[in-house]
Amino acid sequence: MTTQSKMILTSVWRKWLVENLQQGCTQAALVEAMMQNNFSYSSAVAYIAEVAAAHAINIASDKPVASGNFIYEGSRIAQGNTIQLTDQKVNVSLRVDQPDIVVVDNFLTTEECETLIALSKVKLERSEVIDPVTGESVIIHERSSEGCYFQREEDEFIKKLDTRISELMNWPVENGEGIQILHYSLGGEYRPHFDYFPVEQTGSTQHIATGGQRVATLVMYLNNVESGGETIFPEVGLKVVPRQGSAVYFSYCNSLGQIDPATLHGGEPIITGDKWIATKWMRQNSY
Ligand code: PD2
Ligand code: ZN
Repeated sequence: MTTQSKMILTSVWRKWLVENLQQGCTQAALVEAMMQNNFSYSSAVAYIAEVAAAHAINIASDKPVASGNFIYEGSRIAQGNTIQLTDQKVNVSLRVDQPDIVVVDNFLTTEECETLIALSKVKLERSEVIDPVTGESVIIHERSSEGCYFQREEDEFIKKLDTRISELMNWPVENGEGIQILHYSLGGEYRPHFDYFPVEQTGSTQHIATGGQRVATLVMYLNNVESGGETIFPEVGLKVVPRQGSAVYFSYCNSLGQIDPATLHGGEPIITGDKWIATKWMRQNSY
C-alpha cells in the first residue's frame, strides 16, 4: 500500500506543523505537503486541527478544502445501465455519487487498445508531474511510469476516440487536453494525488491561465493487469481493477468553480505484469 492512513504525527511533524501554522500557511498548503509525505487527506486535516487547537492558533484558510463545502450537482455521465454513444454501446458497472465516480465497460475495443499501445511504444518518455511552486514539469519517484501524448484530433483514429470520450463525459472536445498514455512496469505506481490544479499553489496559475481548471478525468485501461495496478480512491475506500477496454470517470470541479478533494486517487503498484492506460483531462474552457 502506498497510502498510510494511520501515519503517526511524530514530534518532528508536530514541530513542523506548529511553525507553519504560526507563519500563516493555509490549511490547503499544509494538507498538500503532508499528503506528499504519505498522510491521508483526512488524517492531515485532523492533525492540523488538533495541533492548531493545542497551540491556540487560528488556521489560515483562504481556500477551504473540507469536502463538506463542495456542492455536488449530479454526474455529467448519462443515466441508465447502458449508454448508447454514436459508435459504441457502453455498460455502466459502478456509480458513486459523492464524489462523482462512474466505471464503464466496453468503452474501447480490443483493437483500439492494442493500436493505442502500439502507437505509443515508439514515443514513450519517463512521466513527469507539475512542480507545485514553479509550475514546471519534473520527474519524481511518486510517479514511476513512462508516457506520451497524442495531440487532440491529431489523426482520424485519435479524432474518433476524442469524439467518443467527449460524448461520454458530456463535455466539449475543444475543452479536452490531448490523450495521455501511461505505461507502468512491475512495481510502477502513481501515489495518491489530485488531478485538478490546487489553487493555493503558485505553480498552478500558469496551467489555469489556458483553459481554466481541470473539471473531470477519464482513465481508460488498455490491458488486463495480472495483479495490482488498481486505481484507488482512498477517501472512498474504492479500488477499480484495470480491465482492457473499461474506463473510470471522476469529476471534481462544479459550475461554481469549487473543487472536490474527495477525488484524491492513485495507481497501486503493479505486482505482476504491466499496465497501460490512456487518460483524458477536461478543462472548464476550450483548451
Ligand atoms: O494509473 C492509474 O490508475 C492512475 C491513477 C491516478 C492514473 C491517474 N491518476 C492519472 O492519469 O491521473
Ligand atoms: Zn490522476
